[in-house]
Amino acid sequence: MCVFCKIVAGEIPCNKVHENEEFLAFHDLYPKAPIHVLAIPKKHVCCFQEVDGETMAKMTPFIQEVTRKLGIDETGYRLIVNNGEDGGQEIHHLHVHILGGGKLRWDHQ
Ligand code: D5M
Repeated sequence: MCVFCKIVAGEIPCNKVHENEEFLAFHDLYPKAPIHVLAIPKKHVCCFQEVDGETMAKMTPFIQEVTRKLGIDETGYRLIVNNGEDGGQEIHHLHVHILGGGKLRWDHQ
């Protein structure tokens, strides 16, 4: 079982922000911004090329709700999906990084 599936199963603790039947959002262990939350589908899917459009469509209002809960829906935020080897994906369970809580820099390599 992957790390995020273990979090979903309650085998590893997380600092939960929000959840519904299909998705879970929790604070990243190694934050790269004042607010750094990960949103995941509870059902395991490795990556963007494997996820179905319906799941992504349902994830949109979930993430919007998370940003409202975090109080960053008006101030702005950044959504990132690191995907695959070149994308720097380390955990092979699709997740959307939600970064905010201050003006973010844009230094891409
Ligand atoms: O990012 C994977 C992210 O997952 C990275 O920012 C650290 C975070 N991480 C790893 N383990 C945990 C646990 N147990 N809780 C919370 N956050 C975690 P990637 O896009 O795959 O590079």
